[in-house]
Amino acid sequence: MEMKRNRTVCAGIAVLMIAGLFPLHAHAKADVFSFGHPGTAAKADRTIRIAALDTLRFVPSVVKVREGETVRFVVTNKGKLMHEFVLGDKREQMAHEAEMKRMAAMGMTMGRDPNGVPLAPGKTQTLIWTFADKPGTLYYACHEPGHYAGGMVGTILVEPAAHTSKG
Ligand SMILES: [Cu+2]
Repeated sequence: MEMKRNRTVCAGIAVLMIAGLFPLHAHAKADVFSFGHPGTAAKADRTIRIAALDTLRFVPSVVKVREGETVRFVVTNKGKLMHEFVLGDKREQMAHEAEMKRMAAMGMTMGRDPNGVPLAPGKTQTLIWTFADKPGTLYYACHEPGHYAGGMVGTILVEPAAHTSKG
């Protein structure tokens, strides 16, 4: 229940924070993302493996997906530090970063968001994501204190479906 309470507080803070910047309806309903939604294993088109390193890097640092594609991200923390893998556009990453800082300032830890997975040292986690039908650039990042600022962010190039072959 600890996680659940944290998550509620966490979401509340996010709403308060974002309400000042954007129209309330944009993000007030938690877990609705403009860049896609959690997917199911049955619909996963393919798997992309990513390693999180203590040098504050993800390997690979750039991946390509197609709009509308469902990808199974299998992420392994190969280091000894705590990391996380959070997927989102620039706005989502900045909001998450600010949220993590506020939570840390209050001595709390983040609950799990639908667009991310926590990565304990040595652990592998899976995040299945269905990308929106919208080409563009998204990011996967770690928001453990200092990591995002230290460059722990990778790029997802979402390509138009028409310009790539279905493999
Ligand atoms: Cu990290």
